[in-house]
Amino acid sequence: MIDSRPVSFSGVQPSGNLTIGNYLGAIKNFPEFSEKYKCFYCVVDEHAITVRQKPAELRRRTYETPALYIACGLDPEKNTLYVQSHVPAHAELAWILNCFTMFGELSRMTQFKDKSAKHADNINAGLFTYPTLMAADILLYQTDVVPIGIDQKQHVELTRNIADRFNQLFPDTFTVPEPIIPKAGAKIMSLQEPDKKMSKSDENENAVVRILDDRDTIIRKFKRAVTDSDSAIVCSPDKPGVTNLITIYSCFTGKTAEEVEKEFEGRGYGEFKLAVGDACAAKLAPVQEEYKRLLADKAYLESVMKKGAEEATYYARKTLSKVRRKVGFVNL
Ligand code: ATP
Ligand code: LTN
Repeated sequence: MIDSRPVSFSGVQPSGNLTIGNYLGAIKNFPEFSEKYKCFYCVVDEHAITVRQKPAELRRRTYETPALYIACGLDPEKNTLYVQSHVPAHAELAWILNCFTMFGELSRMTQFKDKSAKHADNINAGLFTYPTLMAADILLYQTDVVPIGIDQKQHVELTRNIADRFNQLFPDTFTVPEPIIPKAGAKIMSLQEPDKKMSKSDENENAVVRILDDRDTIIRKFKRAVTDSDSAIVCSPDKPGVTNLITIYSCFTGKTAEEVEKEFEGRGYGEFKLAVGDACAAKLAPVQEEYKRLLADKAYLESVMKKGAEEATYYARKTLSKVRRKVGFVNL
């Protein structure tokens, strides 16, 4: 059957330590997304080695990441979930695109500048050409939309420029993709500095709640969450701490912010924080249980990866063979 839905492509680095920000802002919306789009979710292990990785850890996380996605509700039957290095077409197309990407363009990428400053002892060529591999990921699937955080916007813009340049030389090769950036509302803030986004790489563990945190840890982190000087439980721009907790509570319970304000009228922060922790822990408990079950079933995860890689290869090969023909390679 021909799938006429538009294509969505998203890449995720293999790190198991996702937060409730990732969950509420992105992962929770996956099932709905797959109604509208043909979705590819790629665990980008080749991108991950642009900074040093411990091999055993990378291998473990390459199982953990898809397990967590599935545990959060991503249906591997309805989506193509796979590992980047299992589909060699990514690296092959990346090489070709490297020859259509300018040194100056790559030098302007802010992620390259940031990461080179952070890993000054390992400014490798892969880190520099990271964006052409990302362009290859996206363009291989004739992708229409790329759901990303704001930090990846520059890379998708570069992808669009590469696709345009290639299409001008060789018409009708690539679909030019659009980024989809979640609305400001989909922004869960740090529990310690509520004017900053909750981020999985935050060094302060108390600032982030992780999907895999146990109940006691979740309750403790919410208990320590920074709130504001007066004790009213209401949403307000000058009360970012409480507003963030209300948002989290309403996301986990399905209640509106007004309903939450009413529920806690005249009650103290202590009681409210406990309720937020409780609601969060209750919602995450079945996810964690499912995650544990999946992680113990390596054979199942490998079957998902294998099926995903086969599906992805089918689409990727079509584009790669077209590109090879266009640039003048001999296809046997
Ligand atoms: P890092 O700290 O490593 O930059 P991150 O936690 O910001 O990571 P990403 O891997 O960049 O997460 O993002 C994965 C997805 O989760 C993106 O779609 C992003 O928009 C979403 N996301 C990340 N943090 C939040 C947040 N605090 N609130 C809502 N959505 C978020
Ligand atoms: N660079 C992204 C991960 C990534 C990606 C992609 C995202 C690799 N390839 C293709 C969207 C589309 C990151 O660091 N979050």
